[in-house]
Amino acid sequence: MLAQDVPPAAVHSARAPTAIGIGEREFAIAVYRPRVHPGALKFNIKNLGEDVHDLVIRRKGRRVAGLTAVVKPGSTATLRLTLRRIGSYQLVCTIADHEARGMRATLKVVR
Ligand SMILES: [Cu+2]
Repeated sequence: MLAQDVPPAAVHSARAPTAIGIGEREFAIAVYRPRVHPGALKFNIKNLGEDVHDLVIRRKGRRVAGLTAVVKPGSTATLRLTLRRIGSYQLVCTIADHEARGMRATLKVVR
């Protein structure tokens, strides 16, 4: 296919998402790229601990997105998400009392 046959929207969506490494363990969430620009993101999540964990993304206390299944110890999961709003997002584990015990982190979307 010639380049001019591709509509602009398709070209834009074909751009690779920004990868964000996430390490989860008892009881912390490490974000290896805590500041990103607005756009398509791909969270590469690894459970480095011994309990199951999950990942939910909130903005101002409201759920924005999250994994649909838990991540088992030693396993990985990916979450693709487009964030356009500038500001702080909270990354938390919603298993049992993990968030209260420290499994929370901040992701900032900046210009
Ligand atoms: Cu957890």
